[in-house]
Amino acid sequence: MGNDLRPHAPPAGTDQVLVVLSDVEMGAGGPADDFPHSDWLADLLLSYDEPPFAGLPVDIVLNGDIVDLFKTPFEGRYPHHVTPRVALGKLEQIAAAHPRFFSAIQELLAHRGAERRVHFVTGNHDAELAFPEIQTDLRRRCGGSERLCFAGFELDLGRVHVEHGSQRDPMFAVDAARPIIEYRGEQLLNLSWGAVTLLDTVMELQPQLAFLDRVMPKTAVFELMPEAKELLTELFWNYWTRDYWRGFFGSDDPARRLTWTMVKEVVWRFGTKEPDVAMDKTLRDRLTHGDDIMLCILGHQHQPAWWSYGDRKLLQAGCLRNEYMLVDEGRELRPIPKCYAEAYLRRGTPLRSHLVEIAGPPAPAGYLPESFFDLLPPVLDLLTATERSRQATPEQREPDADEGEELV
Ligand SMILES: [Mn+2]
Repeated sequence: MGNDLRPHAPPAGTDQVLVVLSDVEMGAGGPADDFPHSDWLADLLLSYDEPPFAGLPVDIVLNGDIVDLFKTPFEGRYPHHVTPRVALGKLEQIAAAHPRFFSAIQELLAHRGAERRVHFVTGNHDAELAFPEIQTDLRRRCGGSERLCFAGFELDLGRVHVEHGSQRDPMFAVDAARPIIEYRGEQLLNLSWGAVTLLDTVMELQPQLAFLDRVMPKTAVFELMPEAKELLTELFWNYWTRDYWRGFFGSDDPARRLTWTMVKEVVWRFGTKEPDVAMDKTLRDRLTHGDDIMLCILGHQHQPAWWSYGDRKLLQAGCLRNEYMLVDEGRELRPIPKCYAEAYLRRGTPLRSHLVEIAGPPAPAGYLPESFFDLLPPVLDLLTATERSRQATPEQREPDADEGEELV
């Protein structure tokens, strides 16, 4: 009917609605939290209990990096040995800062008009979802429903394939068959080398550098604030030439498997964040040559994208966390719209799917710096401290000839 002339409403015959959102990166509150908006997110989720969705089955897919356990400290530190106790301690802080997110899921799952399910897909900021203890704790916080599902790294619903995308990113991919390992009698998260490097280097500067991490494009950030680039270079270089080799790890430590090439790759990614690596070829080939999957939905890159082949499609959702575009020579920080995906299905086959762009709510008072250049003083302080510590400690290891090259 008239319904079909509205491209964003479910067409006649729809018997399942998928809502796929990712990269919320809810933190422990305060200025380091990338998403101080759980009331807004709760309203967004609960809007799917309203018309035109009220009478339709809805699957909400939380497609990775929803709770930012990765960037949340535990007892003031960022250990690269993440045990269930550490993971639970991190989740506790996030839950305390975002009560409405958990109560909204509980409320959504209690909807009477039609079935509701909520799926957690694992990303690289919430790899802790692999721990049964974390799943139990999350389920309890969301009201204990069995219709809260933990999909692991990917989820297939009918002919729709959903995954976060970090498993196709060499820096953040983990061994899906062994997400948890045992070390000295403890269960440890089997972290990616990208995660270990970041935890060991820049993560403890999160309170000072969190806002800088939200600013795009990185090339403009480093052009207008070369001190930030210098600081990152110093931090990674010190880590590699000094900390990494100074008994920072035990010789049998599973976190110790870095090479200089890996560390350099992490820094390079910091500087460019190429959106080109976005569209994974394996998935495009699968969509091109097979007909089993008609729609793939990814996240992770924080850059919305749409690729199609006939009636088959790959949607890359953007992020929900706060990000800002640096424009006018640094004089303006313009909020980047948030972006997620919707798909309307009939008997498992997509009838229609699209990306939804939506402006976030205003930032809380004091969250946005008055100017981009307000971010400079803490960077200068950290740079001075880092250079001083480097001079105070003789380097333990001579770099190879090609290792002195510029990092970022
Ligand atoms: Mn990610």
